Amino acid sequence: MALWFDEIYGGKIRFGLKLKRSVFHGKSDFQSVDVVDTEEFGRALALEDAWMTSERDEAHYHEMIAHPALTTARQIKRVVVIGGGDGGSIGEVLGDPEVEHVTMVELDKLVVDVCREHLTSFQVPWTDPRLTLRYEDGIAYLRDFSGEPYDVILIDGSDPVGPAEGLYSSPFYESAKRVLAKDGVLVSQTESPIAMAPDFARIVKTLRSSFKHAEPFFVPIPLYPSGMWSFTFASDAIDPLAFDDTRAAKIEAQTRYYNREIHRAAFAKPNFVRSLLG
Ligand code: SPD
Repeated sequence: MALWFDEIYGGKIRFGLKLKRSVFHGKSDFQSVDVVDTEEFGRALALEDAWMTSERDEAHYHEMIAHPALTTARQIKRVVVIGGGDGGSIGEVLGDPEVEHVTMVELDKLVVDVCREHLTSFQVPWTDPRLTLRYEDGIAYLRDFSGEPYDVILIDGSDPVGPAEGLYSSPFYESAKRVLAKDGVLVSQTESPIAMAPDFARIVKTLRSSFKHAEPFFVPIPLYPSGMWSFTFASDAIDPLAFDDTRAAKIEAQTRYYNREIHRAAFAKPNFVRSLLG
């Protein structure tokens, strides 16, 4: 009998992949963790039965959470990634030699351990001396942070339910704003404007109440419900379209998805999104 793994979203949408085999199944204090080999999307990670990333389309997600911020922030020496336990986001960030220090704050150590062992094709430089890994709650980390401001904050959380819910709230964004350099940039994953339209609109509006600019941008991620995904760029000083051409040109020479044309186009809003955001 064929083996399938389905994400069922809201009881109304299902996205399933035919499997070759299950590679890992376990449970942490926070969630179930699965790594599977699929027929069409290569090796993939699911948390609590929701797809997180796959070899086939991880570049769409990780390049686009990282490079719009890394090409626009005034300086990019200090970066913090909240969540992102599979390592794809830090992989993109550490690929940039201008970055001097990256902190990744992931709640669930099991996710990191499993991805280090089984998602090796992501080629994450886990032992890069510029990287500090912390296994703790990202909300408390930013709330209590009192060090040098971060130039870039990336919020690579899972969907806004359970322990990740607070990553999409006003108190969290206020903490992030406090630790972000004045001319720094925050980018968060902000759900699908189709499959999770109310969540998407609420999160963008919440970011807009904390930051001067908070602009969503869109990326096709076939693994996620509806396939149309959003990130939101937030900053008090930086225009999301004003990327540094030299930095962006360097990056686009080595990416699978990101380039300067995509950077500009991703910020275009379909009319239904304009309506959702009022
Ligand atoms: N519904 C999926 C939301 C996924 C957000 N994070 C994915 C982790 C990839 N690094």
